[in-house]
Amino acid sequence: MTRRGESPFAVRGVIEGFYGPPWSHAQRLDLIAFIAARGMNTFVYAPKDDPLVRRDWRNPYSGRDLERLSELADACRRRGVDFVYCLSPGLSIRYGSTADLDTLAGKFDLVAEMGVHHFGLLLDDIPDTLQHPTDQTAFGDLVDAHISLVGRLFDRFGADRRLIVCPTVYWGYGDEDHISRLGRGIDPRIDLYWTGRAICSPTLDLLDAATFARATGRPPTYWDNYPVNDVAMGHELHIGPYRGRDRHLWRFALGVIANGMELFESSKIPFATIADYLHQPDDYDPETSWLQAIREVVGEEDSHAFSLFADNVRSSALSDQDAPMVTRALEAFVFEIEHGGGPTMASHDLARLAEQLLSAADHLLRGPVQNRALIDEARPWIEAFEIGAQALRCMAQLAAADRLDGDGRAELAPYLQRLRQTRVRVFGDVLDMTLMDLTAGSAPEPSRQRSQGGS
Ligand code: LOG
Repeated sequence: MTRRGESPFAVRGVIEGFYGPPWSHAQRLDLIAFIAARGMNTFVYAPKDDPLVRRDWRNPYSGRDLERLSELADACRRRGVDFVYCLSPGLSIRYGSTADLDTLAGKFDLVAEMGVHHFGLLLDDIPDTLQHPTDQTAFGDLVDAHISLVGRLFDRFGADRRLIVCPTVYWGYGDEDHISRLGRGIDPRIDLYWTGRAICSPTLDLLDAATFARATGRPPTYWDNYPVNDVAMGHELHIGPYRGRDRHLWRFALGVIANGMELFESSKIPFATIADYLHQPDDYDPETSWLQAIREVVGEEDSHAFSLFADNVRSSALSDQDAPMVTRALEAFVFEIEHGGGPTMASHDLARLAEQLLSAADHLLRGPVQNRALIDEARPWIEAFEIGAQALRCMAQLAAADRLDGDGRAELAPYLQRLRQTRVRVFGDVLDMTLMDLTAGSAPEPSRQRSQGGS
């Protein structure tokens, strides 16, 4: 957490921009302190399912909602964090309507009274054609309508206000017609969000950032969809380290804001690694940063058990290795059986690893732990981890008794079934495939997992 020197990125932060239950007020205050302590300088307020941000964007703030927003703005100010307040009016706004523009600008004005200067107009995840008949008549297409809306909104902003826009085409090669026209059509002082090559981009590449900058006339501000695990990703727990981001990205990008998971405590682990990358991209080492992040978020005493668990929960767009330790152990196990000293020899190392994993699972599930909220969030994955560790122990025991080929197989089947019933992703594909092969009686091939299959 020691921060020396200046980060080359102007914008470093977190966006609450996921679908699903938004973070609580207490969590947001906690986040602001957490990121500020790690040299981040931006918190973007954009929860998709806060009705006042998106579905009911026209409704004004009042009462406790107003107080809370103001408290967030204050907390950011005290910690030197830029609070970016966003609205997502695109599901219903009439782009040509002055009344709607008044409502939009008026809602930003209300937040500006809290001392907020930075606003986001988010036009992601909306129909990509104009819906209102009046807009269809008034504008050539959606981009024309967006250029008009952004321009008229920005005209109402004084010189002390900043605007950032998330375009409807927010991922791709960086020079799509939509964003190129949008970029040419709006004031160059307005920033643009971009998620990179994909919605959840495995890598963020310097050349893509340069393409975007040339096509749109400004460097991208990356809205990085990691560790977010909303919608179809809910079975994955994204607690692995940040990786795959070009260490020279700052040359063509303004910065990065990372979209969180609804699982707040769990998000802190990747956030801490993202803060490290953004602070010193040249020196960033994912694994070192990650172990440190685990120590800080999980607590020193539980960090060993947690990292044994976390090593098996690496699946995400960023990671091409799901469960490296168990993959290696199963490769060695199978090799020993097939080509080495036979099943008895093979069983020793796997048995030792299984016991380590079992005791880690037991500690996390039943022991006293420092960060209770984190363990509760991760419980479904830790429970699956325990079932997998039991399966590994069973495999080792069957091998030791030389029963893997015969009647012993039937004893493994229930583990496979239980693992699948958990509906969460732990151990990537490797354990599932090995168990499937063993229970079917064919020679297991643990290396045929997603990461190494090249698919
Ligand atoms: C949404 C975002 C969501 C994320 C991951 C952007 C710009 N918008 O596909 O709110 O959390 O993907 O599901 C999105 O990324 N759209």
